[in-house]
Amino acid sequence: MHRLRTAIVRLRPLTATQTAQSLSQHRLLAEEPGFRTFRPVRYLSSSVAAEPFLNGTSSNYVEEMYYAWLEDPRNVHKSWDVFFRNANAGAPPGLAYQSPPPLNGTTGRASVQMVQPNVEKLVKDHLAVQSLIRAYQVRGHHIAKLDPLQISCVDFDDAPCAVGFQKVGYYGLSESDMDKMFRLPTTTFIGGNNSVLPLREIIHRLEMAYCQHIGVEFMFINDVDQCQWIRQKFETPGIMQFSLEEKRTLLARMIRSTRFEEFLQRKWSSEKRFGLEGCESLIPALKTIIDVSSQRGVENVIMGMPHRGRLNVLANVIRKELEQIFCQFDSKLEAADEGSGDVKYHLGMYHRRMNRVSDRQITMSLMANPSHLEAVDPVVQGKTKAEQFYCGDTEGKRVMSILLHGDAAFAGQGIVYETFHLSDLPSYTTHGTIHVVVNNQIGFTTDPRMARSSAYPTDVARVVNAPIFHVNADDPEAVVYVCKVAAEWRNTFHKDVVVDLVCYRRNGHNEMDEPMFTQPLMYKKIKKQKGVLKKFAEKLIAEGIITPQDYEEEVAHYDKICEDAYTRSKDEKILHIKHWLDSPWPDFFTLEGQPKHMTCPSTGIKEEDLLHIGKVAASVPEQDFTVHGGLSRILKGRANMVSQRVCDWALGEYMAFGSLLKEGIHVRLSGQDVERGTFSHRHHVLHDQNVDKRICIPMNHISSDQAPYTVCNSSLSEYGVLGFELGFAMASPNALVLWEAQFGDFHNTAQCIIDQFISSGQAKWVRQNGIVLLLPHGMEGMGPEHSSARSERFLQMCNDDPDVFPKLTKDFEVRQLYDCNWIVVNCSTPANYFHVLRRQILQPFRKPLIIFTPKSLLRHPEARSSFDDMLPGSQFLRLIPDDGPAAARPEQVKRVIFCCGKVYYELIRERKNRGMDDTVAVIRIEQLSPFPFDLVKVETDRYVNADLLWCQEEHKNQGYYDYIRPRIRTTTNRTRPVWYAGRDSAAAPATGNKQTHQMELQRFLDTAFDLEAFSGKL
Ligand SMILES: Cc1ncc(C[n+]2csc(CCOP(=O)(O)OP(=O)(O)O)c2C)c(N)n1
Ligand SMILES: [Mg+2]
Repeated sequence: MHRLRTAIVRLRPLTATQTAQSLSQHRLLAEEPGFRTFRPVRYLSSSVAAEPFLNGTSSNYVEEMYYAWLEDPRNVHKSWDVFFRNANAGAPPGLAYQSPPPLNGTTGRASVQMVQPNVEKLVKDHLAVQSLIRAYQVRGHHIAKLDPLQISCVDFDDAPCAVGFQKVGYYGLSESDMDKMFRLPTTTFIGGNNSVLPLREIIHRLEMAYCQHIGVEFMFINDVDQCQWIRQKFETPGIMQFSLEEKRTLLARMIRSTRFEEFLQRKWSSEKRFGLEGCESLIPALKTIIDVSSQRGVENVIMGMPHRGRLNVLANVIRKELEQIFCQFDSKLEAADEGSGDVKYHLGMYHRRMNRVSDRQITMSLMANPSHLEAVDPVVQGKTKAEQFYCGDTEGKRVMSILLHGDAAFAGQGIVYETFHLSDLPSYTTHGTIHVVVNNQIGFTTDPRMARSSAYPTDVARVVNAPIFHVNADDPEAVVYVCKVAAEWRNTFHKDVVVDLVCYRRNGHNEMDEPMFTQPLMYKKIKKQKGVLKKFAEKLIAEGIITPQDYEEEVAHYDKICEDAYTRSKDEKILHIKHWLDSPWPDFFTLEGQPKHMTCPSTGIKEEDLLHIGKVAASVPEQDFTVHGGLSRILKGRANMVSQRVCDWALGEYMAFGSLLKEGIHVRLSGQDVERGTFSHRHHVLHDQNVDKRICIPMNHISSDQAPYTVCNSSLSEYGVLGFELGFAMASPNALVLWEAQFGDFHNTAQCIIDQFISSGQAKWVRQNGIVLLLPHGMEGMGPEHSSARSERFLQMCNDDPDVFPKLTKDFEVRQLYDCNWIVVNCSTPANYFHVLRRQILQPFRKPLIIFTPKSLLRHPEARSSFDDMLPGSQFLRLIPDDGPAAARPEQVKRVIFCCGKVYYELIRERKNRGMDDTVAVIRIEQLSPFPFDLVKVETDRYVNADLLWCQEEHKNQGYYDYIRPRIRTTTNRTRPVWYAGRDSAAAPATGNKQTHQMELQRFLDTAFDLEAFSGKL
């Protein structure tokens, strides 16, 4: 079907001569004493003809001697050793042979006689056979019969594929060599118990191992043991055997898979379901992976998958009750949960049950996911990592992940690559993921030749040395075998592995689509293609394993199960999305799934705890540990602050993390360069200046019974890492999981995670998540990048109504938090940052928290907080009122400036300079969303004679203005206008010119304090 390009030079096998040459050159360059040199071809060739003792009948004997010598020189008589050494060293004709040393120790030389010159060919042919074997191992998959439709013509750049009976000439072998015996190298297992085989048999066995329905791609793996392991699994004669029982089970699974889709098709022929037809063997594939993993000790499997076959996986792999699936097709059912829900093929699932093969309990979850293909990959990995972390599974022996992919998405989506690159990083590894690709050779309407530049859709996996097992999905036995090997691989080496199910899509992209519009020939072929279940059943009947009647009975049995469930599904009156939760938190909520209370305890902590944590933050709690001089000064500065009972930003964060850890809450901070902090303010990991890789994390020295602290520099990825942390946060509500962007604007490369999961996840999947995003933000003359965390985007996605003034109940503050889709804050003080982090855990539910964090404020002398603001009784301030002369005589105030973040400090400096402290009040809205209507109302009511203004340093079409303005208007019942002082509307977030930056700042400060600026402008 398609013709693809690949770097053929890389793949072409070496011929015997090339091998010999490269080997001899290599040895010439790197000859080590004590090692045998290997130059047999060229040097033996010229000399053997002249050796006196060689003749035609001795060649077999010579060959034996030669191989024995190659193995170990001590295997042969000294005289042979000397001969081979001399020959290898290039002794002139007739001089390689030396008589055995006489007893008196002198050497003698025999006379030259005629010999048969066949040793050269012998060695050459053996090398040729070795090359041939290697070529099969490297390239056998090129000619394997992988495509059930037989239309794929991946031609690997038109290069001759030098494997196959007809290709032996390529190696200098010929038909006449076919029945000669060849010794097999140790890098093959095709011999079974034989160490020599005729060439014909060697090729036959290689064809059986590498060129049937399984194509194994693994020779790029750098680890010799791993390559040997794979060779053994696929080359050993007769290794792919199934018992009668296994074959029957496989048939039963194929029946379930096939009949499930047929049942849905019969009942709801016009509903989209993204059926599995054409890849029905996916179900036995997954079940095999789970069975084998469970036998190997895995107790918890976390899965992520796209649309294709999802309902089938839910029904037949996870074992969701069929009636729960069927009732999703009933459009009249009423939704019982809050939130807007999602379509049936996106919902998640969690189920614990007995695995019948292993006889052990196993928990399986399928993560809910958006339509955005592959976006769930890092989320699954994060959740898997968290589950491993919480159960102390440091090697991935008990918890593992399985990711399913479509061929087009696997090749096309960059997140796949980002996720692969997390796979071997200490703080992100899940110790091996099994990837299964439903490679139906089409993406919606696009052919592979238009969809990717690589030969296979799976080439991306090669970057992490993952073996790739391509398999013809029309051969269920081959499928089950590779899945068994994949599961064993993962549970042996704890590395990723890919199963590429080469199949087809029997219908259109969904059941409504007409595929003949775009792939007419492919679909003509598909129409003629016999279904895989039918083919497999016929095979088993022909083998006498089942009778036609057995088959019919098994089919009828499953059809009845479906029919019964269908009848029961009609009794369902209400749709509970709650039943589709992939990560329940059983102890966190009441039995009805509600928060246990609707209050938030004080987030302050005791003075002694502040002092203790402060001391730890200022210390190096390891013996003989040399820290950098500059860092010593920073630690000293912290100690000074502690003695003065104040915190800067970094210390405020320390207090929040440290106190939560002390209370048993795990804290995990991840992102680019977070250990030190992009702005060199955090320093949570100290590095010994004299000992390589010796580090110290003082935060883990707070108390003996504290929860562990994880701080980890991530790979340079936002999409992957944010997705990962979101998944980590999903596993447990009792952890503070934070992702920090290097600069806030970089979050947009993870936009899909933000839009699809963080902002809307709870509404779609009734699943709460307490992830925290730290987004450095601020206009500091640094240019259009590195300035804006795009607060406008986050605020635009908040679900609160700008036009409705809410009912101010007693629990308004906490209720508002409960109802929102996420919390957006911009704190102006370290104490408030401290409180909001602690509130995130102490509140009785979980919501994502977006924090715009400062840059220059990190070191601003005024941006400090007293311990007093962090003591018991203190709390997060959603709004910070003016507490100066303006507040003392509010009726005299002419203007109220509302603002947030760093601009506050610029405003109060300007106000002071202008002597307007009593006429202008400056009020900080620290919690932007949900909007503190109650507190804003108090302020607007207090300053009755003032006009109201929103001041921001961002451009008018950006920042907070569009969010804030209607809400303040609603608060005042639209009786008072809300004026604007800030930068003009613009396309870019900030100017690249420092002077312009300053000018803009001054201009909007002038407006903010010009009390006449808006007069007459109503
Ligand atoms: C990120 C993203 N882009 C585009 C789409 C629209 N889309 C849905 S399915 C599909 C084709 C997927 O092809 P493939 O990965 O081969 O899966 P298949 O449907 O063939 O099983 C596309 C483009 C999407 N869902 N997600
Ligand atoms: Mg596809």
